[in-house]
Amino acid sequence: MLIKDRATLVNTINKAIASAKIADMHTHLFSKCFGELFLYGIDELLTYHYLIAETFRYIKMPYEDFWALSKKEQAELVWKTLFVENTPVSEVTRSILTIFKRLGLDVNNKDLNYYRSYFESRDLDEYIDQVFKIVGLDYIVMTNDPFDPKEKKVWDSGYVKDERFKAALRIDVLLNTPEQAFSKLREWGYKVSISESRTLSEETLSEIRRFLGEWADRMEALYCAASLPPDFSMEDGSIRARLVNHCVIPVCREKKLPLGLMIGVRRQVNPGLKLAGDALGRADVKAVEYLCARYPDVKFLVTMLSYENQHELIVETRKFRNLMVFGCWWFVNNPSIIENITRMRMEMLGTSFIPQHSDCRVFEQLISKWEHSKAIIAKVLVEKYSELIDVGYELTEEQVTRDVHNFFGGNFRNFI
Ligand code: HDL
Ligand code: ZN
Repeated sequence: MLIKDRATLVNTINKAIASAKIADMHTHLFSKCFGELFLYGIDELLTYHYLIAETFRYIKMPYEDFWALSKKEQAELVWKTLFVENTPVSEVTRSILTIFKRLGLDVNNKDLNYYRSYFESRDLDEYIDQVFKIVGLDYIVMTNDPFDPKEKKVWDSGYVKDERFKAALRIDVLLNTPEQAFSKLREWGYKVSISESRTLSEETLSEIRRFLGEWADRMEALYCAASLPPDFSMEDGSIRARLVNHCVIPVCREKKLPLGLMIGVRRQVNPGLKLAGDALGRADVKAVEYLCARYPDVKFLVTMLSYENQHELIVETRKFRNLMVFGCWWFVNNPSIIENITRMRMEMLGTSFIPQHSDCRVFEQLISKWEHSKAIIAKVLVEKYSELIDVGYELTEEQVTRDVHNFFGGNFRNFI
């Protein structure tokens, strides 16, 4: 069916987004069997580290006094500071209002207990179904870290597979703190060591490959992932570079696992803020180039934290078909930047990229992060498709639907 005018175009795009089966390829969510790791409800929403960082913009309280408060008391302070004493205009504060609205809650109630009683009243299974339906999710991908003791306990006993919560094997601890990782690996029976001269024996490399392979199988991981600092390099002779070359890549190749790299985080620039204390740095895309060029038979899912790097990464993506750029990550996950990144990507990559992931930590954030991103991506699509219609190109509803479904899940599924 030909699209002749803007109103039909807008309608077609919105219908296509509404019918998309979304694959949310990177989150910090957990399925129900992970128990306390499954975060939901108003107190978890309000103590999301983005909101904690913003709260400290306004309060003088010493960091340690805040952390000594209970979760409920922390939530109350965040609520008072950001939603009562100030106006929730930031992306992360307005997201709370979007969640209330979409769940049919009063957006103007100032009493936290009104919201608490709602969330406490929800049956978790029904609630999970409802949120997945509101968002149009097919599945989400978790971040699964074998070095996290709470999480490992569930993998060791109690894990119950839920098809809607896929796994990704996360190896930051191995790549960024190898000494720490190696002592855990030895505890688990892997024969690994770092010699005095910082060399890794063939036995150590083979044991690390065994560790990676066993966990990738156990989790049925869709990909292997790591977040990396701005100075990440594959040519600095570091242990990290050697682990990637001799352990991670071979296992990714053997298991046909894409390697997910999230580059540019500077951890704990303000330790007082704990999880909220990380910042970013401009990284060198040459590390991505090195990997994609040297390993054309391995697939790389990459995103970067600095806005400038995003532009450079789009150019890299044009050079290497085994590279898939994805999402607007963390500090570039704001409407003004999402819009420009999506526009740049379409201008240089057409529809051959993954526009967004949610990075959710608290379950209901799926609602706000996806609602906000859908609106922005739709806006850019209207603009780009209108340019085609303006020159008389015959654009059909089927084409637009195909493109949109690829954006919101198809490109990820086909790539992995
Ligand atoms: O390393 C990551 O996966 C980041 O997404 C961090 O978890 C960060 O704390 C975050 O939640 N960003 O949205
Ligand atoms: Zn993340």
